Amino acid sequence: MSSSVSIETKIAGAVLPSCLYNASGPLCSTEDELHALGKSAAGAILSKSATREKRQGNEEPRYVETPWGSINSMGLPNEGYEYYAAFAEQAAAAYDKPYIMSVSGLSHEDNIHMIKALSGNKNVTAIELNLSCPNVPGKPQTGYDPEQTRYILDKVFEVAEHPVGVKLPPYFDIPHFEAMAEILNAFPLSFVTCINSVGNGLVIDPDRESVVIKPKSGFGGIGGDFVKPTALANVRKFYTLLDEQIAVIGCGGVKSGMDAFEHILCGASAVQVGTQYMREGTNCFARIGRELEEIMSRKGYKDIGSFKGRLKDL
Ligand code: RRO
Repeated sequence: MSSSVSIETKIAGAVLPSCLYNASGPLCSTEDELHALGKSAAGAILSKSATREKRQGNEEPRYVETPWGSINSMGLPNEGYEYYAAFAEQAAAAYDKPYIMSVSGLSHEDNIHMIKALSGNKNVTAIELNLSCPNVPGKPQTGYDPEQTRYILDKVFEVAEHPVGVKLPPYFDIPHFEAMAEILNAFPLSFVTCINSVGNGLVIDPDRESVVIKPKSGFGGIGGDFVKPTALANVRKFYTLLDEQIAVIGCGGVKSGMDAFEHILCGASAVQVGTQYMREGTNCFARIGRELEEIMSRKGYKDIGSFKGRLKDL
């Protein structure tokens, strides 16, 4: 491999040695899992979405793989935000990469409380505010409600000291992209991450004639191969609609260097890996990184800025 190829990137003012890192969700809930990400080739460590208090999450089975991806209804199992805030010190001491905390309060008030409480924690590089958890019964996704999104971002930027980005649900209609982009452009966001799982899909087992996960009568968020075209569309649309200073982070259907290449071509400044990380473990970051470097080398691209967003129309 040509050492002149770099897959480094910059998000929220911080350098990531690789543009590939984990999606919030799989294998990023415990200190051991976060250390494994630190030791791996992942370009950043992103924690599981945190709530104000520790949560057990939904009943099992709550995550199932299919040949084309995954369905989950985890229901935000996590150790509570103070645990992930405390890990920041260990991350800073041991690893030369950003530590990003995902925050997903059960109310606007909880989000404000957590973001306020994190101020002053210099070892947290940035916050990814999750506006798109599809799996908590009775809690709609804020990202599907433009006025709620505007409301929470107004409040967040009154208190946030860290760079803040948002994790968005997938959108499917052009006016919805435009309405969201107009709101997002009104705030000093560092990044948007597109996409969270495609909410409330249904995978069934025809032999058993049943659903495959227990919560919500089998409904859950879909990830993996299934969602790549939707993820690429969301990355592309927001890349074209958002102000230049808001980076787009791609997430959805990435299991190879070519998938990452496609996300970057659509405009992604970094690429997260979810379902494939769950399947393969931390080795996926080095493998996908090598594959991406090989593609770049073959095409004569020395860094990701040389092709980021340069998708051609016919
Ligand atoms: O924990 C979950 O059920 C979950 C979350 Br917070 C999320 O943002 N996306 C997802 O697919 N599952």
